[in-house]
Amino acid sequence: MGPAERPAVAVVVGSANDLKRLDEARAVFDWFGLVYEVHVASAHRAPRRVLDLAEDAQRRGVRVLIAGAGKAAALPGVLAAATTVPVIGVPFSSPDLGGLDALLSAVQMPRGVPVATVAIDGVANAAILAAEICGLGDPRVARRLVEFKARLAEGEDVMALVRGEGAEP
Ligand code: RP5
Repeated sequence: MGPAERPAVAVVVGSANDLKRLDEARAVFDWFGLVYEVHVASAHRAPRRVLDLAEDAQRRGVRVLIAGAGKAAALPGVLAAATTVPVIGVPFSSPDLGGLDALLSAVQMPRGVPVATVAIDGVANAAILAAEICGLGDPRVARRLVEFKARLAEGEDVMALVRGEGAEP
């Protein structure tokens, strides 16, 4: 794998049952041309694997981590504890408390260990924020972001746009 194909974004979810929640994020990554990878690792069931993933991502030059988890969502915080790569947290909804449990777990980080938490099930915004972080060092992504903003201002729907259903400018 050459540098061009090296993943800029690593997505980690807490359960294989969470993988189906990533469709919108995948569409966003594809539209921005972001190379990404997806891992399943639970902070509670496999904490050592989560720590290894965090350290490995840093070593391989991953620019941003996205961590999605439901219930008592420790995953974003544990990843953030083990790396200086920025972590975006996505609290996933679940039937019991509707995702408020995961939202509070992800967002209420202690001072010194930030997690940039998006809305409950906000995988599209997590991916767009990841593009914005990557765009700081990648002119090709930065140009795509300018186009993206312009098309939103013209009234295009975000998901229709990234799925190629929107009108071409
Ligand atoms: C979290 O607990 C996962 O992120 C998932 O959203 C939730 C339930 O996990 P499963 O019991 O479906 O594996 O760790």
